Amino acid sequence: MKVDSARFLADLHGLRQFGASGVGKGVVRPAFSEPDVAARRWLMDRMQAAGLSVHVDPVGSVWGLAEGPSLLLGSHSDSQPEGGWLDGALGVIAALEIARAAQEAGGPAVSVVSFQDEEGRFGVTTGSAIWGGVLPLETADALTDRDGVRFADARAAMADMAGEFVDPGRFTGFIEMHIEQGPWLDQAGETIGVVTDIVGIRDMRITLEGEQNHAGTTPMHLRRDAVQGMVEFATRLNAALAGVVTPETVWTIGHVNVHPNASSIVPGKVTFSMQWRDAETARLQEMEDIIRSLAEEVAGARGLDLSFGPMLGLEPVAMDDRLRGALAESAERQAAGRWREMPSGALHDATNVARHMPVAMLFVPSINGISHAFAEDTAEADLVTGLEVLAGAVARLTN
Ligand code: HGY
Ligand code: MN
Ligand code: MN
Repeated sequence: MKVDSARFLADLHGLRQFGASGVGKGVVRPAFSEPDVAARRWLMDRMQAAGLSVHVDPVGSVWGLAEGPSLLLGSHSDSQPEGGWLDGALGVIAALEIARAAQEAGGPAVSVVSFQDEEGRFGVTTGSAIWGGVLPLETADALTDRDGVRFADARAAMADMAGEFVDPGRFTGFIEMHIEQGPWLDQAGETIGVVTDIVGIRDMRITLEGEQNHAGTTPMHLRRDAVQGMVEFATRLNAALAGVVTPETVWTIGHVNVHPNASSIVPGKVTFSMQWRDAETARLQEMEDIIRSLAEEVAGARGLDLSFGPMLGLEPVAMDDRLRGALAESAERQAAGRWREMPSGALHDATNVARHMPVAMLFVPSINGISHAFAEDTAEADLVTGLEVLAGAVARLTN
């Protein structure tokens, strides 16, 4: 099997055209948006041309299947509302190139997947979470995006292509290549990260409701201002968590929806996202307890009504020793002295796939550690080394 790095890079740039933001190499390709569905159709054509049998599952994940038992490679091709060109796309196109090279060489059997909504327009890694049995389809269908669109309605955009869920029993393992999305490889001048573990996550929406009123005539002491409540919660949060978190623990309020969001109206309602991540399930739970009780305290003192949305979460997952070992051996061969083992602070589809089979991951550097932004990029030489390390690991595992 011989991979073609020029063909791989050409396909990677080909995928970037779907939803190109016009700012650097950035993309705007959220799950089920028009550019996302167009990109998935393009990908299906590329899979078919590579000799794979193309399949779409009921939640919009796209599969290129090799015959017989196969090793599964891939990631996701949807993006954040403002995303980079490599997050997810890299793992999908590397998978495509290796599967294509394998078809040309008459083996090994390598299948490809692009999971849907990894970036969490509706949930957390939605497509693979459903396939992995982590998130029931009925629960997912009721989830809404930040504009209130239901997952059930969004997935109807691909219903004309959809068949059954793919049987996980046909795969012997899963390897996901990804950009690091953090600073460590770039800062060290290294080329490859072999992932040891993926952190866990919790994600929910918090709503505070007060009283909408006139911003000129309502005295301060009579207000029940939802934004003031959220700001107090956010301001006190770091101190409240200080006793339980480690330097690696992270938490984020990334989305805020203020109602009615007007300068001259005391805001009656605010809904905001509350997400936290850590390598230990017990700590994630302790943080949840603190977050809920702080919200209750703030809401109570300010006369605000408080409600919590559905709690979404994924547990921390360790990579499989055998697959990880194959990546490490391949990295040592292709990039001796320029690779390390490291945990993943970002979530990945591999977390959910681990419910069905052994999984492993490899990283290439992110320039300046930037991702989930239009500025995301990786040196082409590093992208190609990543492809070669992955191909080398596949060859080791299928010999
Ligand atoms: O948020 C994450 O870690 C992933 O990129 N969806
Ligand atoms: Mn990703
Ligand atoms: Mn991402």
